[in-house]
Amino acid sequence: MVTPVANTYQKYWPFYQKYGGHTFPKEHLKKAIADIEEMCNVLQGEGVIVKHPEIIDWTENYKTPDFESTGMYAAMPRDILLVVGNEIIEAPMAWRARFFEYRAYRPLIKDYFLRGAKWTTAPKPQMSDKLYDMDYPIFSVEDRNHLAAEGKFVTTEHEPCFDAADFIRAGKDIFVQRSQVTNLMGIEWMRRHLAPTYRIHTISFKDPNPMHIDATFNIIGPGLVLLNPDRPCHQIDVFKKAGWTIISPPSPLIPDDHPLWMSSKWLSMNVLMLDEKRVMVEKNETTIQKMFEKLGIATVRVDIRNANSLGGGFHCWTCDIRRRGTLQSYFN
Ligand code: DAV
Repeated sequence: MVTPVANTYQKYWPFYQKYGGHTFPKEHLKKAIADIEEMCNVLQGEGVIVKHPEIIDWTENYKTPDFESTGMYAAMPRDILLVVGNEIIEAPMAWRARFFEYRAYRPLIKDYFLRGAKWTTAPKPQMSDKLYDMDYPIFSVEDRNHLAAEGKFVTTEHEPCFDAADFIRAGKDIFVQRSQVTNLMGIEWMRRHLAPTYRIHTISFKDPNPMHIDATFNIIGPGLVLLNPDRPCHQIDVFKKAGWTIISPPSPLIPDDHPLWMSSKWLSMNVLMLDEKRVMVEKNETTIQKMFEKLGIATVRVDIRNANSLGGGFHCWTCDIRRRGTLQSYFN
């Protein structure tokens, strides 16, 4: 199980030893499901059309010529789908437990396809041992920091891989980080695929364990971005030069004893913009709510703390398929 260990917080390794290959704790799952149902109700109340992926039994073992695994979940559409204009791109993913995750979204994607969407699946990695650095240092944060600074992570450059959530869109410009699950070949595949209409910019942060950009650098409006104060951006001057406003969100308020099996507490900034003037934000995160209100952005508050435990905030738990507006350039 090289990938989960290298890519999760040490505090939770005993949890993974117990639950790895099985379902998440059932009582907690029930509460997480109730959270997300409430989130969907609130979204609908705000005028959003909400659709759900298929329910699939992920405990079933599968075997390809290159590896064997069980599945994880299809809880975070943001991780696997990137919508660029009228095109839906299925990310190839990098974890073996997420190889077949696309199956949960196929009924929806086929429906969008029949209604005119462009549908792309990025090349699927084979995920043999060659995609992973088997000697990747899992114990020392210093080693990880050092390697991250050199651009080295647990995934190798054997073949392209990426999760959609390492990309974040701003009109014609799309920003991406090399992470534990997104390699340079994956980024290059996207760059060629989306050129010349869209420009891919690789950016990086001081982060020993990057996986998904949206609790690090979350764009909340035209030229307006939340930047995680614990993870400074190495290219921030470029954004300042382009006239962007960089906002440092307040520290998360989630208590230490609340389980966060797959993320940091910074899910607090993993908000979903419903439009430029409305943000969906955690009910218990009062300080970031105040920050938004000062910016003139109305807060739509929902409590998804139990759903947070599965590794995502509002941005992760959703994928906006359709928005109003025109394609613009915000970064010159
Ligand atoms: O703590 O940066 C972000 C979201 C993972 N889906 C983190 C994790």
